Amino acid sequence: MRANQALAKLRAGGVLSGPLMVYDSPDMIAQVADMGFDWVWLDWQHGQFTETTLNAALGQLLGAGHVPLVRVRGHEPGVINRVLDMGAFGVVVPMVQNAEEARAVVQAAYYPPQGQRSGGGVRLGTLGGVGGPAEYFARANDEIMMVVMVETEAAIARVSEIMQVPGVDVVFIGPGDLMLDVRANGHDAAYHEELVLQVAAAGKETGTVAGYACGSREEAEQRIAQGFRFLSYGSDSRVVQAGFEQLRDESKDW
Ligand code: 3PY
Ligand code: MG
Repeated sequence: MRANQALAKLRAGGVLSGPLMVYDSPDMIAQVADMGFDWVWLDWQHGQFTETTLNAALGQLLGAGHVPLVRVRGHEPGVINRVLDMGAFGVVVPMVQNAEEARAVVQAAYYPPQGQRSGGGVRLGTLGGVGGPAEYFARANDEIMMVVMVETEAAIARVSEIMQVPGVDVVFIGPGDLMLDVRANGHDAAYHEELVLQVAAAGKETGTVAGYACGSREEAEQRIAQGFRFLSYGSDSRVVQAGFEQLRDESKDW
């Protein structure tokens, strides 16, 4: 089976980063496929992909030797199973609130004995390499990356338990949703920052990698210094927006 280079780098202690892709555009995927990011994260929670175009985008990225991750919409085991069958090398699961939910999504992502993923999918033969599907079945549990997201105060209160669930590789903060929850509970940005530091501390204690969604180089450097090692860094939509803003500003005063 093809190795998951991103997971190997994570296990070797490296810092990983890559962009989120939300546009349902084969040309956008082609742009990013050869650029040398650690991984590309196809966003099926907030992005515009249909199941058909997600499958095609995964095919494109796999064809370019890439490590594609998919953020699924929810925790439904069939959906997690299915994006892995389509060739995702990792799953990002939003809004995981406690260890029980983390155990359930792990069960969906790994074949027995670690989990209850069902064996099947037309791409597994290709992904298995010369050994075909049998090699994929034998090795997938070691090559699949499981990223669970903590995005509420309640989830962060239990982050240490979530991090200790076997099979969870990364616990990733969704800072936007976390801020919505923090504000809804009458708290402020300083409290949000305290929660972020609690996740970093839990990562150090448990040995599970902590992740964060960063919008700038400065922010990424700050998070890396705090111990975060899995960073989403920008997105296709942000690149397009920033590019058009630049064009507008450059063409303002002819
Ligand atoms: C959030 O900020 O809520 C996210 O989900 C980032 O990906
Ligand atoms: Mg979110």
